[in-house]
Amino acid sequence: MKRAAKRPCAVAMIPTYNEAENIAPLIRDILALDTPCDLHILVADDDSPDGTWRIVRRMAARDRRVHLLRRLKRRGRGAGGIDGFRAALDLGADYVVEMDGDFSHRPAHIPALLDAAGRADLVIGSRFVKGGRDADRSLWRRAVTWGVRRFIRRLFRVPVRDVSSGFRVFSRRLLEALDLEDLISVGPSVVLETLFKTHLMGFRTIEVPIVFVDRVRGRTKLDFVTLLETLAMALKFKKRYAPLEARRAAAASPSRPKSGRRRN
Ligand SMILES: Nc1nc2c(ncn2[C@@H]2O[C@H](COP(=O)(O)OP(=O)(O)O)[C@@H](O)[C@H]2O)c(=O)[nH]1
Ligand SMILES: [Mg+2]
Repeated sequence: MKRAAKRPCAVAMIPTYNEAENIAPLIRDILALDTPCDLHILVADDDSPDGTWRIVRRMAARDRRVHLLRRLKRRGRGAGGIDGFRAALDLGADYVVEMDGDFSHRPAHIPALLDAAGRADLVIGSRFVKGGRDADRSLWRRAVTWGVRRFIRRLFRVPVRDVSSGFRVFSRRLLEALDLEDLISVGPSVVLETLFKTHLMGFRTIEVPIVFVDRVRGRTKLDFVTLLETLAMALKFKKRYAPLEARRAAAASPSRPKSGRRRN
């Protein structure tokens, strides 16, 4: 991975697997953004057979703001994202923008998300706040999002509307506190694990509207088995982070009973 000459204030961290058709135009669009500070890009690619990493390596050689993390073992959206967070911190980022490499997360939203990052440690690009939208997706995917959302909001009791959004900005402070080594997700459940832990540790989270669009090129890696695995992982987090949850509940209301409180 190439070192930045100047410390980036933010790094767009993009986990990828077989995004050869999307990655070059996506990187170009991000580099063209007008951001208040130096925005770099780090692609965490799992040695994609379609050569995504080769494209990124070429672009990285030409632009000091582009970085490649080519991973050779333990493939997975979660494992890749966790290594990507670590590499982005190593580059010196104050903020890390986590986003997909398929244009579902439109670069045009990044300035607004970064703008909000001064007000919270986690900024969530949200489809379900005023001005946000889940556009052009199949009925099946919308139904999945709806079900997952209901289940997770109930299970985790997080005051967040778009719990499964992977378009987010993390502050360095939060990523350091999350203790990346301690996260157990290998797959897409990492989005839920980081959200739950952030909430339990008492960090401030805000949602900023985004319009989510379906990918035009390439194929989704989310299949039915992965979806079930993700939900099973959510139950595992509930158990694993129970001590943190108990501590938070005790700190929030020492004299009040634990159940029955919904915040939104
Ligand atoms: N590094 C890495 N990235 C992955 C893996 N699986 C999916 N991704 C990336 O994660 C993002 C979201 O995946 P996608 O297949 O679009 O899932 P969907 O948006 O839920 O349909 C995309 O940028 C993918 O390329 C993986 O195994 N490793
Ligand atoms: Mg996608």
